[in-house]
Parts: sequence; structure tokens; C-alpha cells
Amino acid sequence: MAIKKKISKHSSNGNRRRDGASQSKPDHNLRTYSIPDMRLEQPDLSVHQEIEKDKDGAEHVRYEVTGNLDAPVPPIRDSKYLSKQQCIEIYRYMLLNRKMEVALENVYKQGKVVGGVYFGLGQEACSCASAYALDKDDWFAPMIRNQGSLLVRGFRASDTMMQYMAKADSPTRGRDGTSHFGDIEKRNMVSPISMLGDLIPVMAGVALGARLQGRNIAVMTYIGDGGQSTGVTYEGINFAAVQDLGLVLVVESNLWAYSTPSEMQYRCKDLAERAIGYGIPGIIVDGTDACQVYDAARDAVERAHRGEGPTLIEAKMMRMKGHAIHDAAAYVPKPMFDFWKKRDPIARFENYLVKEKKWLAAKENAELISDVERVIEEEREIAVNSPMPAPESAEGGVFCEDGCHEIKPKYGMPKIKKGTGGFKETEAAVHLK
Ligand SMILES: Cc1ncc(C[n+]2csc(CCOP(=O)(O)OP(=O)(O)O)c2C)c(N)n1
Ligand SMILES: [Mg+2]
Repeated sequence: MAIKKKISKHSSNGNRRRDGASQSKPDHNLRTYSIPDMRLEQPDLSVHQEIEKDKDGAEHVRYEVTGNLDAPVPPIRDSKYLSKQQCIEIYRYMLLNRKMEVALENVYKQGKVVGGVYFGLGQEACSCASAYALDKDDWFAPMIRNQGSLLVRGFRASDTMMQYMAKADSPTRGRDGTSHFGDIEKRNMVSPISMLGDLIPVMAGVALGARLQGRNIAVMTYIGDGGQSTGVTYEGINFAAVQDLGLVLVVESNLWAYSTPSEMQYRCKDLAERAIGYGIPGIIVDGTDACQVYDAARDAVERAHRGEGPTLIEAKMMRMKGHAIHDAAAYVPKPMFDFWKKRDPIARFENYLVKEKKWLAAKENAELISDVERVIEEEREIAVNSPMPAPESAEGGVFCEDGCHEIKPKYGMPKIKKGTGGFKETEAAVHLK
């Protein structure tokens, strides 16, 4: 019996013309997966390298920025979670963060700082609102741009200032001139690690330790658009992913890694896309919008508490100073600074609270600002007046000595399944061969 060829109503060709006449323009930004983008603006700026020869034939490299530099400034997105009081508190921390760094720049110029100073100018919303999303029992590990996170977690501005001045009352008693200190007692803070990316597996380990003690906690840390290129970043996130550990990784996508623009750092469109490769949720937020940063961080923290694993948050913003105080950032095209200055996280949040929401009267705002200035001035005084460490104390407190600090389970005794121990020596030996 002959089989009749079935003609489908929806044949592969259908009625579509193939001469291209009815074809719409392909969308090269089309994603076949979902990465939520909470931003209310997607800047289209890009940086290109130009090589010029001078009259002697020597080549000089400079960067140029193209795109819509006059784009209107986006509003702040209303938070799903934050109350009026919480918004004002975050705003206050952001002001403390900024004014502390201005004071630090001044003491540096007065020759009182040992070594360099790092700034988080333009990144205050990212540092403060992310740390604000943590619960007291959670852990965090800041990097150089996160001096605001320290304030939110209960450190005083004088702690950071004294640390830079290597004073006797500083957290490391003058043993370190920058930010290498933690607090395993009160504030659950792991010290920054200068080797970029290394904090990620360490924080995954902290979450694993808590899990063995019967608790799912959130462990938040930060990595830059440059630092995320390191191999250990992959290893750390992947480990957290397969173990469902509560890592909340804030990728500070601030367009520069020292003098390398992000266009020369990675080829994918958004760093949040990396989450797809790890098999974890990724989200993009405007890093200059405290509400967006908080909401994404809070969702990630709650996911961590439920034992569902890590989240990658890409906070897009701009590093508004050089790498550190010694770097004038002359390689950054000036129009880029102008563009992002209009997106200042504090000025926009102030406008949101005072003018849009009317949660803060102009007078209350002025009082809040002068109170923050008073606090910073007091903290600066404390820091400047702290003595330098006694020279004869120099050999102490560098290495961990007996009884210097006790490391004990914080959340309970580790739960170990019975009957898993007792490997025979021979098995280990065979394995090693
Ligand atoms: C593994 C490693 N490589 C290089 C450095 C030197 N270094 C310190 S900060 C920095 C740039 C970091 O840029 P990014 O990660 O984008 O952070 P940002 O400074 O922009 O906040 C470099 C190259 C380092 N500390 N560790
Ligand atoms: Mg960077």
C-alpha cells in the first residue's frame, strides 16, 4: 500500500520567504538563557585602544571611549525589601564610607600613612548595601574597595584609619599597613587575601565548616573584573557550586583592572554569564544603586540559608579613582569619568530619599550629613593620636603563637557520620601509588 506523504500545515518552510525580504535584523544580544538584569539603564560605552606614533616614531597607547555619553541618568529602583529606615541607614553608611576615605586621603597627604591607600569611590552602594544584606551569623571577606562593608559590619572608621597608619591600636597593632585583618570572634570577618581570587575557596571552606556544624550560612566576598580571571576563582566557585555552599560572590565589575579596561579582560558580554558555566544563578545589578544591590544580595543570602548554594552577583559600576592613591588614572578617558560622575551612588540615593520619596526632609538630611562629618572627625582624631607601636614589641604578634587565639566550632560540634572512619593504612598507601 502506498504511503501517502503527509503534508504538515506547518511545513518547515511554511509560507516564509527565503529571499531575506521578510527577515528581521538578527539580534546579536539575544540570550538563550536567563540572566536577570535589574538595571534601569544599560550603558553602551566601550573602550578602544589607540596606538599613536610620535615624531620620533615611538608608539604611545591611549584609550578612547565611544557610546552615548549623554544618556539620561537612571532613577533608583524601589527595593522589594528595604524599609524607609533601612534605606536611610544604608545611605548613612555610604556617607561614612566616602567621608572616611576623604579623611584618609588627607592624612596620606600629611605623610601619616605607611604605604598606600585604596579607595572605593563610586562603589559605596555596592560595598555597603551588600554587607547590609547579611545576617549577624553570616561571614564576609572584604577586598580593597570594601571599606564600607567593614563599617556596616561594626568596625569603626578609626580601625581602618589606624591600620593604614600602622598605629599601635590598629587591628593588627601596626604589623600590617593596609587591610589584612579579620575578626573571627565578633564580626565573622575573614581577612582579605591579596592574591586575587584566593578568598573564594577560603570562604567556600567557611561555609563548609559551618555546614559540618549543622548550619547553612551565607559567606560573602568580592572579586573585581580583573581578579575574576584567575584560575582559583573558577575552582572556588565550582567547589561551592557542587557542594551547594552559601557563597555570595559580588563581582565588582568596575570597568578597569589597574590600567586594563574590561574590554581587554574578558570576551563575554556580562560577567554574570559565567554563572551559567558554574550552574548557579547569576544576576546583574547597577552597582551604583543601593536598592538593587541590596535586593540581589538579600535573595542570595536567603538562598544560602536554605542550603541552595552560591549566587554570582555582577555589580556594574565604575572605579572612580586610580587603582590606589599613587595612580592618577591618566589612562582613563575623561568623558568616562564625567559619565559615571553623573551616576554617583550617594548623590542619586540622596535625591531618591529627599526629593523622590520624601523620606528625609532637607533639614534632616543636612543634620545627618553633619553628624557623619562629626563622627569621622572624631575617628580621625582617635587614629592620629594613637601611638606608633613600641619598637621592642616588633617581634611579637607576627606569627600565631601558642594560645594567641583559639579556633573552636562556632555553631556546634561537627556532625560526622558514624562508621565512615577507619581506612586501613594499606588502602591509603595503594591510593598514593
Ligand atoms: C593573582 C594576582 N594577580 C595580580 C595581582 C596584582 N593586582 C592587585 S589588584 C590588581 C587589579 C585588580 O583589578 P580588579 O580585579 O578589576 O579590581 P579593582 O581594582 O578594579 O577593584 C592586580 C592586577 C594580585 N594581587 N593577585
Ligand atoms: Mg576592576
